[in-house]
Amino acid sequence: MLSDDFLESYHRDGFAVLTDAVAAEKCLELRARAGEIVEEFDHTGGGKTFSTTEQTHSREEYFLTSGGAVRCFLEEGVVDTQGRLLVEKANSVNKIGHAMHDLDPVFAAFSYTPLVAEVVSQLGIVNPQMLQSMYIFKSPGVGGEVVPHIDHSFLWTQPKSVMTLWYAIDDSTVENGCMWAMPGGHLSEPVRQRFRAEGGSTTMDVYDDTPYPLGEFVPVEAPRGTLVAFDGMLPHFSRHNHSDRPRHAYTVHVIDSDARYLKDNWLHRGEELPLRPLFEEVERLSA
Ligand SMILES: O=C(O)CCC(=O)C(=O)O
Repeated sequence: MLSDDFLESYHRDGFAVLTDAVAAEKCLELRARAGEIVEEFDHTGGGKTFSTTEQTHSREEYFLTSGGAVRCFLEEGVVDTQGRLLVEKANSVNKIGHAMHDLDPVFAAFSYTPLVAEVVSQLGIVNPQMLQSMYIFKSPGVGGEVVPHIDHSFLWTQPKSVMTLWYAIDDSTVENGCMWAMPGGHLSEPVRQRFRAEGGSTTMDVYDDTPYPLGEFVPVEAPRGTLVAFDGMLPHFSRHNHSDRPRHAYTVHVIDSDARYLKDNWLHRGEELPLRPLFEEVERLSA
């Protein structure tokens, strides 16, 4: 059972933290699997870089068709003009996305758990579906920033329903680029942007260009195995990892299938991989 504190924090602050949600061995298993995926990854061919400050990557089909795939996205500046890696391959990847939870058995076992079913049901999602997963590396020295945003801007439903479940796979601290969040910002802040698909590319609609009040954000430090659940309207960001310690994290985004998922959202899957009802999937994988 989740504590009253957890539920109250979620509603009041827009996020809630559960330490020791996942055993360290499970985190290390996921970490090892992510490492194998990177080893198998062919970094050549261009168009495989991810950035939250530059949106050129999103013009690439590689990104736009990743909603139903398992793909690696490189950090900025880690490949030279000849396609050679400038850093160790294991540190070259920004993230893996976006359907490991349905395509990779190790990720599926980590993602669809009785704990997740309890969290989403207690936090009020009636018919949850896990829409996307991201394994974020934020490697020492190269791990890039994630600029302030809300997840609803990227995974838009009517009404808003997205909820994020973020797991610390390594200890996450201010020093190695932990997440920062704005307590209460899910209630007080306007929706500033919407990222969506348009004509085979993507675009960012801007409704309000007021900068976020960064002084009101707090660090969300989290030891390995911590789960942070947050509302899709919660402003959050993370900084570049300038430390010598990695900061791996795994995050999944859950929506309510009773809400309308807009056709021009950037993330879509083919008919061969329909979204799965979360409660049934948890039961199936726990059987
Ligand atoms: O892990 C991070 O640094 C950012 C994650 C994030 O923005 C998300 O999970 O929505």
